[in-house]
Amino acid sequence: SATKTVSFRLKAPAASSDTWGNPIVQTIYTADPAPLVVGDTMYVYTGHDEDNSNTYVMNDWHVYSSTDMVNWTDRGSPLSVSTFAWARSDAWASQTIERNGKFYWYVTVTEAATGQRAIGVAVGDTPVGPFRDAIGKPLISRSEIDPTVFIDDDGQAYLYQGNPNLWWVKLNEDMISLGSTPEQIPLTHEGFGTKASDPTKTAYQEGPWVYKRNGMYYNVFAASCCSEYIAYSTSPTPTGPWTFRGTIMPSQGRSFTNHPGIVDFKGKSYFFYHNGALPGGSGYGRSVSIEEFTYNADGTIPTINMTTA
Ligand code: FUB
Repeated sequence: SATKTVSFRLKAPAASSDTWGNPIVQTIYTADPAPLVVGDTMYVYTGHDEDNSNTYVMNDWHVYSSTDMVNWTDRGSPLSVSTFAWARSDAWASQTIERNGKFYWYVTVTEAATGQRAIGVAVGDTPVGPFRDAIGKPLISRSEIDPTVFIDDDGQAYLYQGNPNLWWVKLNEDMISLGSTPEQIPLTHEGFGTKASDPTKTAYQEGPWVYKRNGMYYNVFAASCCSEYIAYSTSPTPTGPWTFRGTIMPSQGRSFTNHPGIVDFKGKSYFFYHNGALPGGSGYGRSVSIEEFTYNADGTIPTINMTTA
């Protein structure tokens, strides 16, 4: 299973401080990458680790863009916890998608009123904002994290999320209201593998990334907390039944979490993830990296190793 690492740089090559290769962002710690292709540009939405020592300090999200996957432009931080008046902290994993010329950014935050995690949604007219809270309240208030959203070929949008459970729900065409009653996806061993450290549990932990390719639905996720690897399941429908397909990226590097994002761009496939590869990096000082890969002929995904240095 061939894998290939491409070279990235964030700054112009003339700058003496340039560093080539992964991580793509070498100016701050970034986490939980969510790629989005808009026209000829790749955008990646990230979280921001502000304290690399021993806890998550995450107050805003950042955006980077590239037209060649080599040169990356810092598009700033158009969204923060303070965008959501009802939230108090924890700008955790997120994803942005486009519909009808608007950009919907689904985020994990902690609700001020309850102290529990919730899912919010912001909306903007461009991929880099400005963004505003779309509904002024949580979209989902369930104490579970990590939203991923995709729109099926028939126009139906689905949102998946959860740790330690995995939920799905339809979104209405407005993308800011629920179109069905949320349902839990059964976390069977057949569907989501087995946790190595506790075989009574399934491997699914968090960070789902759901998409469709050649008629097959993929659910790529972080497995087996807390030395996470990235694994995936596939299904003939967006709502299952899911079949476990194995590991994509083994547990490597200095971060005890990982978080996947997969997208095709200009004829190539890219796998986005995070690790602790920057100087001072750790499970709380993470960095977004990318590997180019090629699907196997049957649609399965090859093993992809991290760039760890
Ligand atoms: O970044 C905070 C949390 O760590 C995310 O929500 C999870 O996916 C894990 O990466």
